[in-house]
Amino acid sequence: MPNQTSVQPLSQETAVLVRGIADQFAIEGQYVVGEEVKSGHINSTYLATYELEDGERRRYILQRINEKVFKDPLAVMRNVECVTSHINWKVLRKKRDLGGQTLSLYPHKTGRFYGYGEGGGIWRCYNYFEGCQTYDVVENTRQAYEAGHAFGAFQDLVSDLPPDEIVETIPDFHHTRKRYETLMEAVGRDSCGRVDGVERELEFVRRNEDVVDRLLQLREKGDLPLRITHNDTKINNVLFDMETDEAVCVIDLDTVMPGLSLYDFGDLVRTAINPVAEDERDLAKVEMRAGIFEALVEGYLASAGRVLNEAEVSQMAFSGRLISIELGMRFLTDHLNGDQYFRVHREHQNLDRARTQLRLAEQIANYEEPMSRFALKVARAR
Ligand code: GN1
Ligand code: MG
Repeated sequence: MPNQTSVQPLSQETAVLVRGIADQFAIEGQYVVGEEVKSGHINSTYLATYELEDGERRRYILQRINEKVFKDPLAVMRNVECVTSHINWKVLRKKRDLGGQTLSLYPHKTGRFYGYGEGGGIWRCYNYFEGCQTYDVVENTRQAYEAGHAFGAFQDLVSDLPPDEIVETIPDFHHTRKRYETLMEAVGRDSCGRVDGVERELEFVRRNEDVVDRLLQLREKGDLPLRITHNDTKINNVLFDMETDEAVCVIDLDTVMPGLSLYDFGDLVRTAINPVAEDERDLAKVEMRAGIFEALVEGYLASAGRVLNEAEVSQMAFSGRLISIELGMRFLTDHLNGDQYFRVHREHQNLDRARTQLRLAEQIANYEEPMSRFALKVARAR
């Protein structure tokens, strides 16, 4: 089932806050209403509706950056500004018209692209894409191709930005060895007394420990180049046109940082090949859909194939396994720490998320070889 923007009314206090911040941005018309957007595990997101003189209504996204997660929110904003303006510039040069199809920041009255909320917090305003929807679960290979193509196009568009233009806002975000160590520290502390309930999961992670170093070693050897990457390439960060079901744009640029292209492709694999939700409790339903993987590869290489080298292509199947283990470890760590990082809506949700990811990693491992051959075949045929 696709998600159309799911919103809920604001409390009186938040309504005042959102209105106050919205009016600080260069938005035309009169403020009508604000609503909360229910999505994402980290930031707080709102939708503001404005009315023009002729009665036309337009909507905008307002977002407060979570400063517990993003310790330097101004650096996040500099990265986002850099990437959105670069992409806009390139798309405009090529198409001579943005057509509302790229993510853009609206200026704040100070001329910067962010403002301070009452009582603190850094806020920014983005265009809202009307007529679009997202998917938590990919329904068919066409959508998978489209999503692969959209994230590949992103990689292609930023490939000429020098990596040192962009700041590493969350250090070692995808450093899987450090993610492993952090999990083991949480196990050692056992601050919530939850280690007893996760023995099987820990045993799986320990058994797969060698996996966490593979890309890091290839990077060290110089086989894998450092690029600008998106770093949060979940399937629901792709906007699809509601009528044509074509991918319109990728969103959520907060974690754009220097990284490996494989982290992006791997996270897309993790979230797209699974036929059920990230927090599915019935593990028998978690499976690897090889046809979806193939469509992701075809789509991604159609737009980013020009940029990637052979070492990157040869690890595309492995990257899905790696990022599934990585997220499994992150969710498990947060479960052991008492759910401090990822927002939860029910008890043990982070444990359910962890179990799903680890099951997925196991499934991908079974298919890794043929999938790897497939990616190389597609790349060579180009
Ligand atoms: C977080 O907030 P959201 O859903 O965009 C997380 C990602 C995880 C994802 C798992 C900054 O992203 O790394 O892959 O949850 N973002 C951050 O669903 O940690
Ligand atoms: Mg995100």
